[in-house]
Amino acid sequence: MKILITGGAGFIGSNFIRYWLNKYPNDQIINLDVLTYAGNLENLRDLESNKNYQFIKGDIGDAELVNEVVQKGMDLIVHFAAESHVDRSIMDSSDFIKTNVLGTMVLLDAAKNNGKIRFHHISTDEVFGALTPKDKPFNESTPYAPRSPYSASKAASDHLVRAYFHTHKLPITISNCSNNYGPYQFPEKIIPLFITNLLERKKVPVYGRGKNVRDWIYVDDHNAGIDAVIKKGKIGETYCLGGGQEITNLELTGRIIKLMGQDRTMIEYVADRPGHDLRYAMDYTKAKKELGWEPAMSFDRGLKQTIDWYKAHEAWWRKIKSGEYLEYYKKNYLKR
Ligand code: NAD
Ligand code: TDX
Repeated sequence: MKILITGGAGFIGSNFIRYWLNKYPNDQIINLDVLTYAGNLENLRDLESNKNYQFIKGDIGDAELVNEVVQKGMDLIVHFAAESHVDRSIMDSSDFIKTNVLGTMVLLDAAKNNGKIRFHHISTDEVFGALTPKDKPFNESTPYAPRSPYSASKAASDHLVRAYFHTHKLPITISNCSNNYGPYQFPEKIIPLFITNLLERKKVPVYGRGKNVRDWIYVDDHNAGIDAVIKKGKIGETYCLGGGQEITNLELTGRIIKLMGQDRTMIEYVADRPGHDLRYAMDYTKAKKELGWEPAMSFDRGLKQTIDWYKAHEAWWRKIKSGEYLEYYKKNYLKR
């Protein structure tokens, strides 16, 4: 099978390519990625000599290039490419609309116009809005209610993907997943940011009072879920994937601090994120029943493994933190 992966140089995409080529070594993968601040070819160094892996630098919004790539005989498109960080979308939404909405449209058109290529779209739990502590977790019937520019752009892309199924009979599936963590996650997201700050003996900035809740899934559990949807999912359907590991940001911070042998004086309470969604949680009963998928990694083991990975890959994250990332970091929450 020939597969086009978009955004494969980012966190989940790079883990997915490694997962897929390990499991299906005879498949051929083309990774189309424009290499934004979040794209990093070092995430895929070990695959560079693999004859079934090819990287193409390019923007998913470039219709001519996308058509050229798709015409290389793709059987499947797995669409990860996106602007993915909520805080950045609050500072400036334009790239979120360009890539997440318009870029998705370009890809859908290329899939439609080149023999209706099977299309799997990667989305997020954030499209469903925010839960109160008493609400039941999100599921596939939860109405869309995005509240940040990021989640609004992802919601728009989900609607477009579904519209191409209904209107053009494009064979699509969508997976909406909860918060991922694991190796190669860019250190602007809470888990890698806090781990690397603590390794640098810097404080960790908890937004507000740290009461917000996220549902954490280890990245390879997400990859296995995507695999299950691609292989066994019903065309036109959406599948919710989650880790079943709900925890407040403050509890999460306490666990990371403890695992790293430091103490709570390392916590710095900073201004809250505007419009900060209180709680996300996913009910993945449909994926479990219909696909036989469920997350396998316990949070304790996954977190420890992730901390060990960042300890062992200091050069990887130090290079990022000393580059463009730092400018963003200074402009963003250091100012708040
Ligand atoms: P990431 O920011 O680490 O990676 C995004 C990748 O997309 C980067 O390599 C970047 O260079 C590339 N990209 C961005 N704009 C592009 C463009 N115009 N053309 C080509 N490539 C482009 O993101 P991630 O955390 O790996 O997320 C991947 C996908 O999974 C996104 O669609 C995101 O919405 C979704 N998702 C993420 C999470 C999470 O917790 N990280 C959870 C659920 C869903
Ligand atoms: O420095 C921080 N301090 C802090 O308290 C950061 C970066 C975050 N937080 C809080 C905000 C959130 O409640 O931690 C929580 C997690 O924040 P992020 O890591 O920025 O993730 P989140 O906003 O929940 O979104 C993530 O999960 C869903 C991904 O970035 C999205 O791409 C995905 O769709």
